[in-house]
Amino acid sequence: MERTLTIFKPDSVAAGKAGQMLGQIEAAGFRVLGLKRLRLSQIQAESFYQVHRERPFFSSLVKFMTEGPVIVAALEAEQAVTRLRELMGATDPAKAATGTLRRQFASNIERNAIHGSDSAENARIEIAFFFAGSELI
Ligand code: 3AN
Repeated sequence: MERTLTIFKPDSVAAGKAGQMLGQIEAAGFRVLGLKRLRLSQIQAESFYQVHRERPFFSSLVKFMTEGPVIVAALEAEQAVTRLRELMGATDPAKAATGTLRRQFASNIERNAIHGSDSAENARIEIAFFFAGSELI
């Protein structure tokens, strides 16, 4: 079993689509270990996306991720990292395969509906960013 972190981004929460997306993730065999709704502060968003701090889209990404509430979930499944990224589809929804979450729910490469950890190591870091060990059941 492997763990991963997902964030339903402000666009999908504002559109009332987070529940549908989580339903598809559960239907694909993921178990929800922890779930919370929160609004990222600027400092939290900058810290979460620090690997992208030199990228031209960094300040726009931070602005987007702080514009409204997000829903974060710690998930568990066999090969959770890879399988969630397959369900999500490509970063740019125009390039995402039919049926993927981003193809269904994302607007563009920035407002792309959902985050998923890109490695098991980053999943550990990202889950710890949002959840205490006692909150993962
Ligand atoms: P992914 O979320 O597919 O792992 P990353 O880690 O390369 O993609 O990018 C993190 C986030 O930064 C994306 N989810 C998206 O919101 C934003 N992003 C990535 N590339 C671009 C870009 N070229 N222009 C604007 N925003 C971008």
